[in-house]
Amino acid sequence: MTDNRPINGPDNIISPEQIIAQGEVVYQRPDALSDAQTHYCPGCTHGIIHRLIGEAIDELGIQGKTIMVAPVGCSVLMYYYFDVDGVEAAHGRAPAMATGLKRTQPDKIVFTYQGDGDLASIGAAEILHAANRGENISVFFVNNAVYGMTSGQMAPTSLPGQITTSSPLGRDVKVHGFPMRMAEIIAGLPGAAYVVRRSVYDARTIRQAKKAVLTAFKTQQAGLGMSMVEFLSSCPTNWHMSPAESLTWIRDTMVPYYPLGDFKVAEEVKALG
Ligand SMILES: Cc1ncc(C[n+]2csc(CCOP(=O)(O)OP(=O)(O)O)c2C)c(N)n1
Ligand code: SF4
Ligand SMILES: [Mg+2]
Repeated sequence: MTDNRPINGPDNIISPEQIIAQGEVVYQRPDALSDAQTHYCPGCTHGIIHRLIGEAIDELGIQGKTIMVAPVGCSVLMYYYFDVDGVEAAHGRAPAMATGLKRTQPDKIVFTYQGDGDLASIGAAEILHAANRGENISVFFVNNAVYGMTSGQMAPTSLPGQITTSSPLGRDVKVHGFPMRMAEIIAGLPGAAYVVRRSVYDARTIRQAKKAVLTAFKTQQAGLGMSMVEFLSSCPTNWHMSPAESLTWIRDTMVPYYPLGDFKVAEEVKALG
């Protein structure tokens, strides 16, 4: 079906057909993403992370053998947005489902996509034990420092002093505990082969994140154990910020607590290049 929706701003509305007629295509949706419009709020970076995963699936030629395990959270509907096989996990249980899928179908590429509430709160046991067992799955962990879907409650990753709907006076570490640095924790487990933290707040960090997604999938293809990419991601709606302000908040407020970097890269992963 031809899609004639305008794709440019109001001053320059032209159809995709007109753009193609003008010359070379410089952007197109990855095959691994469906044509569906997402429900994400303006400025939410869940969509960027979806795209990076879609591009990596295309580049590795694994669309026909990939199974995603969707979480409960704002990305609960991601099975509409990807054109790969997928299942929906109960809240926090994605690593357990992925374990079963990968063990019974080792030729498939299995990934989970989980928010910070999903992975670090209700699903903390599942991710820790899956990593400790060295399950050969890839985990994409979207840390936006709140429970986005349920209207911005405090997550295990909310920052000290951060105001959320359930911490209106700010996160008090003496009462609520300290924000959990999940990448560092999981990197300490022997079954984890590749654990890094990235972000998507500008072109440079997006490029770095893309490379990490590729390495995570390659780690799984080589059978080396769990791979996890944590993304520092925005939630402008629940942070009560504009999209631009939320990207700056990631850079200036989240990154100092959650440093970007590589926390575990096994020698065999380094050898993948
Ligand atoms: C067993 C269970 N407990 C609680 C909920 C309510 N709930 C839905 S989404 C969510 C938190 C989601 O936050 P996060 O994982 O950080 O994802 P985000 O929406 O921020 O991307 C919670 C607590 C639920 N759906 N199921
Ligand atoms: S509530 Fe936050 S995480 Fe959820 S779609 Fe909106 S901006 Fe994204
Ligand atoms: Mg969240």
